[in-house]
Amino acid sequence: MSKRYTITAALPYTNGPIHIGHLAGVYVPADIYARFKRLTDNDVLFICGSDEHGVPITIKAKKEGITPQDVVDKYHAIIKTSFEDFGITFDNYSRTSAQIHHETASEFFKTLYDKHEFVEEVTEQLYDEEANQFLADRFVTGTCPKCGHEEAYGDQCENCGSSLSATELINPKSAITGNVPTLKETKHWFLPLNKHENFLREWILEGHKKDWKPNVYGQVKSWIDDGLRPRAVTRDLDWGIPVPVPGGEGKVLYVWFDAPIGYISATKEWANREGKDWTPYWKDKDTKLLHFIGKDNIVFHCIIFPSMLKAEGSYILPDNVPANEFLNLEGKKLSTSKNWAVWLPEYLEDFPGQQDVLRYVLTANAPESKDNDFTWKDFQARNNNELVAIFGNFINRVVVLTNKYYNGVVPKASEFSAVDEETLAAVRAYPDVIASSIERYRFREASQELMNLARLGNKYLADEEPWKLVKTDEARTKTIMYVALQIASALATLSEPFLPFTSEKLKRILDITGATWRAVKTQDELIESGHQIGKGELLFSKIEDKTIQAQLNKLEASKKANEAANATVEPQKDTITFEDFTKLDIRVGKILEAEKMPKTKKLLVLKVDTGIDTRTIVSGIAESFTPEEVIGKQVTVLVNLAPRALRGVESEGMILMTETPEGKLVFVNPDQAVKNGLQIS
Ligand code: B3M
Ligand code: ZN
Repeated sequence: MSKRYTITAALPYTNGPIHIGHLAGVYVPADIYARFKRLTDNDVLFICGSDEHGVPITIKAKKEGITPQDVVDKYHAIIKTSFEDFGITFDNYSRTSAQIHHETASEFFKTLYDKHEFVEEVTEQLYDEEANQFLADRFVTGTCPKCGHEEAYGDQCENCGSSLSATELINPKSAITGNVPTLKETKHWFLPLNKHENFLREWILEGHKKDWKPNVYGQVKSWIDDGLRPRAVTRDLDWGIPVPVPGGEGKVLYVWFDAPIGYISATKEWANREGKDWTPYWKDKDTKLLHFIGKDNIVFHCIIFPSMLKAEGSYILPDNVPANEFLNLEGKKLSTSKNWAVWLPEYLEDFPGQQDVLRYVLTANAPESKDNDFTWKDFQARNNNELVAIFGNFINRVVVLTNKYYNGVVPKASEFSAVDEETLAAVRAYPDVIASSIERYRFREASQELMNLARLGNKYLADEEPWKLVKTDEARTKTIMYVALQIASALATLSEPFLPFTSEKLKRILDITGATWRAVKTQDELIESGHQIGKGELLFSKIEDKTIQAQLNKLEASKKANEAANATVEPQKDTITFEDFTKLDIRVGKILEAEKMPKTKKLLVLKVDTGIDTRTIVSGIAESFTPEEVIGKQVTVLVNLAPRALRGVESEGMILMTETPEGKLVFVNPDQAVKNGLQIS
């Protein structure tokens, strides 16, 4: 039965490009679902857009010396292109700086205001005296009151996922100046979530116990059980949607108030463009509203936005919120600021045309019920062992053999054997098998079932061996190839939600338009005898070790750069007197000779002209310099250090060194040539 679906995917913040974590957690599953629902003849509206308000964007603008609008314009374009590049089939990708959104969000706020759904309150908020600004959300960091994480933000702790208020942070610090904030009074509008508690309990805790994912249900339950409190939905900021009621001057709507309304504005924008009515997609009780999000957005989509919709009164509520957990990268949390990520634009540069490989790997290994790890080795293995060796191999055999034996014309089947019948029956069962997994938001399972269909094809060919029979049994060979071509055609259709580019290519090779999901189930023949197919093309290609190593090297480089940036400066040592200092005899010297200390990695034996004499100094610099490199260098020498024997060689002094961010030792030397023996004081 055809149904109407409004499918939303979290609006990405427009302060950077998107990476594999976003794709795996939200956009790929949402796209699989939307494509599947379209292929099963539903009325689907798939909506997204850029989330262009909020503090991180203004912080980024400040840092780069540009306006917030410049920031969002730049990343909106980049993100939109990434989605198109990866085949995410939004019906509309809008943005929250659009006028229609400002109007829609503004009106929504006014409606709640007029209905007395807000509580107006003057409270003390954190204030940065130096920046002359109230601090909310990401403008403050501090210690999470729930888990003790020291870098929690004023709106959320990324460690434990708790949603916070800035004033709850322990030891708050301004993200603008680093100062300790003071408190200052200001008026804001609060959404009294406590008022909606009974409704939320009944609707989610009782109504959706069975059909919502346990991770989502669990988080919501613990929130409600913790007790709901009023939440401020306005902020003292200048970037955002102005508060449209008396007393709202100089204030804007909280980004999490306006962002989810963005789904509605994006629907309106789409309807205006298409000449359609937007209201059934948000107001008709028969519409299924689904929000695809990551786990850090659960509270906003399951508690706050539904409370807003309920308070407004004319909207439907989400039917499900299939949130995913997080994807890690090579065992570590993905991080924009630490550049620990695989960015989509970069992936496409390194793997042109291989979007489906990433879509597949991210689906097969999706963080559906727990956090999961993306590794480049797994990426390579899934590509080489599954996409190439199973899916690609099956299609390639079918297409090559059909061309070789029949000049590309689909042969006529004669009698089906029991194996043929079973195989065709099994193929017809796949649409329901895959559908059942998708319906339960089990995309990993669904992708494995798709691969099983390709496995079935491979096994069929391997068992029936048309390449042997072709010499002895022409009729049987034709039947086998006919059956194999049916499987290939089924794959062309059923792979579409997961591997849209491959599906497209395969349809082109087979020269078919592709069936509907239902046709694969019910139609005897997906590709007819006498139909001419095209020539073979490789669907996937093997990924070599060196390609994977290059990606690992990239990550290693970003790890190093981070370590260098974060390297802490040692605390100051105990104070010494001037007399203590004058005891040190530090002079300029010149290295005259150098050789490696036998059987050591680190030590060089140097002959140094100290101005006083020429002496031997053993120095641990062999990992940073070859002996040739140091000969002739002027260096700084502590000459009155008590001599000590290193590996049997007496060392009479010490060369002063420091270290680059990469860990290479460097000399501390006078910045122009001076006389050896001059004292440093
Ligand atoms: N902008 C995405 C995030 O938390 C956030 C989603 C808004 S959905 C209405 O990264
Ligand atoms: Zn925490």
